[in-house]
Amino acid sequence: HMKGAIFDLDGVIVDTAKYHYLAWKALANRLGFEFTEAHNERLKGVSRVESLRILLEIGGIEVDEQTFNEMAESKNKEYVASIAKLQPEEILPGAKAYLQQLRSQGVKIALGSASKNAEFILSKLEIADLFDAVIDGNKVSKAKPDPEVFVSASVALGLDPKDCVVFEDAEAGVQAGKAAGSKVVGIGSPEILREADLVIAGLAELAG
Ligand code: B16
Ligand code: MG
Repeated sequence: HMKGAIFDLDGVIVDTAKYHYLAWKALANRLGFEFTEAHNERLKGVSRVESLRILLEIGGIEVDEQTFNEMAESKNKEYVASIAKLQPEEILPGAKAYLQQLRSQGVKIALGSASKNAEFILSKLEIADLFDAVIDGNKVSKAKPDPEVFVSASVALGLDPKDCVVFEDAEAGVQAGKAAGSKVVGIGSPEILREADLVIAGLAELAG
């Protein structure tokens, strides 16, 4: 029986991956190499710092710590400028309806995201009030597939992870949810999200 529902943000509630991609691509181009959508797949669900490490590896570039931090900051500035224009209409199909449905059934709702911009995104989408707790990249130290983010989200809801269902689009996120002891609904392809208890194409399949 589901007492709590914990949602990943990017890829589950909203497609921010396209904005991350444009900002990472611009950085790569400034550094003189191409960064493709296929490359971008490797950054989904991964923290900002780890994303930059992967990007520099793709470009075959080594930098000192200060330059690394400046690059992460400049990417984030560009990303934040683009998500500042996010519209409530960009919520993925069925996501808002499903959140509202769960609330009306008395299910507690948390966000469990790697993003440090999660609160800003929820406010732009005008859905912050649908969440009982928000655990994001500012509140956790261990990245998915570590279960920290989902354990913390369960604790914040006052629930045992076993009574929570995690909704995730990234393989590392599915692993994190399973490691927390929760049931996991994968959003995307069953070939990639093998460890999920159930895989669906999107929350529209559950809403209504
Ligand atoms: P930020 P999620 C993740 O969000 C994104 O999938 C990932 O591409 C991004 O690097 C990460 O957030 C950190 O984002 O730079 O805003 O802190 O899927 O965990 O909701
Ligand atoms: Mg995600």
